[in-house]
Amino acid sequence: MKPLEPVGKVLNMETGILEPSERVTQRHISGMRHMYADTDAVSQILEDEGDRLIYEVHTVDLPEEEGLVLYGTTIIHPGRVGEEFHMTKGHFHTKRSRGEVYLGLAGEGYLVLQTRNGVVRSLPMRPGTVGYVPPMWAHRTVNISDEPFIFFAAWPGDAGHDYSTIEQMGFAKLLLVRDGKAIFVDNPKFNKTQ
Ligand code: S6P
Ligand code: ZN
Repeated sequence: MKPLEPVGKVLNMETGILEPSERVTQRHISGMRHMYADTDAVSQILEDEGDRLIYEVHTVDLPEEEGLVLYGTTIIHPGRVGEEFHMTKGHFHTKRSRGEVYLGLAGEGYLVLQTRNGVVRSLPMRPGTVGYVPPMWAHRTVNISDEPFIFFAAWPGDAGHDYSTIEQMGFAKLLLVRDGKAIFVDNPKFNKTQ
């Protein structure tokens, strides 16, 4: 491993922007078409307003190597797709033995976790909440508020990101709005056999 220089950055706790900024990834609805339960609602949004920005991730530009700690912020913009709240794609770490820590900065949401067998747990996240992602759990975040839900995360450099397992199996629970409240319901499209 090449020796690295210590680096300090400034995190704007209200916007989630890291300065100096490094990698920024934007996730639009077209890239999450099949992740939302209501695919008709996705098509309608694409037709009415174009490719809606769902969330963005600001991360440090460091090699994905064992021994390093990577970190970044995620900003999930408020909104819904049908009855479902805006959310991240969600992933397992490719190395399943790698965990992660989340820190809520602004807005309100849930950290939803799931095992390979479809056991789901959820942690409400607010500014100051520290959410722990143990090894082996897939994780997704959901914005249940009307403002951006922003959090900081730090994870091992060699964790890697496996999106395809979650793309194929989905999460067993969906977070929907009903009568103005956020509720968890069973996902009819959940596919445990992956
Ligand atoms: C990385 C960490 C977060 C997510 C980010 C976006 O291990 O869990 O930085 O990458 O919240 O979610 P996703 O599922 O699109 O990577
Ligand atoms: Zn992760």
